[in-house]
Amino acid sequence: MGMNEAKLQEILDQYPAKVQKNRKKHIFIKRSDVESQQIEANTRTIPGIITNRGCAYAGCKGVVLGPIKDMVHIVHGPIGCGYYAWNTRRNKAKSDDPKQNFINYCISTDMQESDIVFGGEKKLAKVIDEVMEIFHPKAITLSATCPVGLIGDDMGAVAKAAEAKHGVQVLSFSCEGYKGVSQSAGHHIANNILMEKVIGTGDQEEAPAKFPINLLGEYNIGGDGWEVERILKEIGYHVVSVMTGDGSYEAIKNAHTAELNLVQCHRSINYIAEMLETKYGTPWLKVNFIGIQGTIESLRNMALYFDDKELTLKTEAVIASELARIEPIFDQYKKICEGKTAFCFVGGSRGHHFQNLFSELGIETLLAGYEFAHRDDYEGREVIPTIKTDADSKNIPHYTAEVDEKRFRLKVSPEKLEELKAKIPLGEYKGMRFDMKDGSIIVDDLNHFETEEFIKVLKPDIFTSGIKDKYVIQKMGINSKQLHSYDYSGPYAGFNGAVKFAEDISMGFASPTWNFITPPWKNQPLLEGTVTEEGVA
Ligand code: CFM
Repeated sequence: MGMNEAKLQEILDQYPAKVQKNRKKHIFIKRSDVESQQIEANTRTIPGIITNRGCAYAGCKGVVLGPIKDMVHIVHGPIGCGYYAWNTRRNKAKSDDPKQNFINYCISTDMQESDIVFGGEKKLAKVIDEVMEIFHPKAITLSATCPVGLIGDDMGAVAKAAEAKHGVQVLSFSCEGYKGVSQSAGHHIANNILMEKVIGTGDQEEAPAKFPINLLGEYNIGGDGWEVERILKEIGYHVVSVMTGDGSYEAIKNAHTAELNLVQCHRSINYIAEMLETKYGTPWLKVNFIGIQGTIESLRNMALYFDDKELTLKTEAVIASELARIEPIFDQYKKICEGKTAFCFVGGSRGHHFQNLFSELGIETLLAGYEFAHRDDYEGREVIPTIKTDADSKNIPHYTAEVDEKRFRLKVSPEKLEELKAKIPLGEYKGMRFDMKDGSIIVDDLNHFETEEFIKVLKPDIFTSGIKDKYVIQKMGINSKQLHSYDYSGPYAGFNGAVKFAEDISMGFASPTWNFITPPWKNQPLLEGTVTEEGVA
């Protein structure tokens, strides 16, 4: 049973009128016969609705800053905020110098009632002193949680004093949870300060090797970044920095030396990509290393950009040898997956990226969406000029990158750039809608009520999302897979990742567990009502 406008309306009809009016704007059924299908995104969730979103602090400290391994990240706030951003995201890191890898620590000022009443600045300064004494990091970040903004602690002043005292960079982030409608605001706050104060402060004028690139928006969840780096290095690329999975402060400082920036997660880091182009003249290329074909296409596009005979030959050689190795295994799993259907609802980019892998396994994505993406992630970057800045977005301090007179260098001529833009997605992202089939549903900020309703109508074989709805879905008898933390597995990127993903979801499909669970619709009527003299109630 597919979805159509009438059935969608039936679901929406269960909402009170005002809520219905709001939610209707966040959902559409893909139609390619109409040129544009606008969606409302990056707006407040209606209070009372159970959403899967996080907060600005989660986006800043948890997502962008947290994976940088050689900085100590201090959370200024009550202990819960620190605890819940403590490695649950599974952004892995390893270091040649174990004394400069702080990824396993959770450092918080543990604010108590007295700190809320009398202020927490002194406590924060003391924690910085302790961190310096114990860890000797090269740099520190301070992330604000909600109460810090409410009581007005001046973290910037504490950071400045600590910098003078200890002689290392101490970056202060006003990423209080309420600073935006979701974690997306926190990405922006983190991007701005990294660009303003870290990127480009390194000594290197040029990269030490040929084909230098930055990998942006890759957070090494379950080791994804390591698999992508393995492939890139085998081809002959020099990875200057990864932002920020298994990332390093030292490497990020020299990110200006790259000749090309790759953008994996557009939502969380397109700000830095754009600013690197403005400031240093480095173009960015949208890539997707999820899925075999996505990986191959990304590698070929990179080769086109560098336009070097040897690099192109090596690219093809690596693709051929990887395919020969993995295809026979992948095809075995495909036999288990073929013909199945999926819902794919993740944060701000995976809801789109993983559809590649599903389709390679013969699985059709019936519904997809993002928790907190913006309209451009659904509809393509060309809508950016038409997006209105609302009060919530104005909360984010503005930062405009300017040309670095000393280090700006055009990496390719303007003519060549135009020529390349016609062939590869340079500075371009077409969004999720572009790749989805007609009749499929696109939902922004899907909530728990809608989750259950869409499952009842479409009965997908697998639902990929996160911890907040995983067990609800599983209890409905649907194979459920976390695509944030990968359920303790991974990597899922690159060639090896595609095989690992295929293996994991095949195990899910083949598990006899589902025979022991009876989904509610098998023994309960979907509609309940009584017939009275006046009619149906
Ligand atoms: Fe980018 Fe991410 Fe995502 Fe994201 Fe996230 Fe994540 Fe995500 Mo969870 S940066 S937008 S804020 S790809 S933590 S690694 S999985 S919601 S789809």
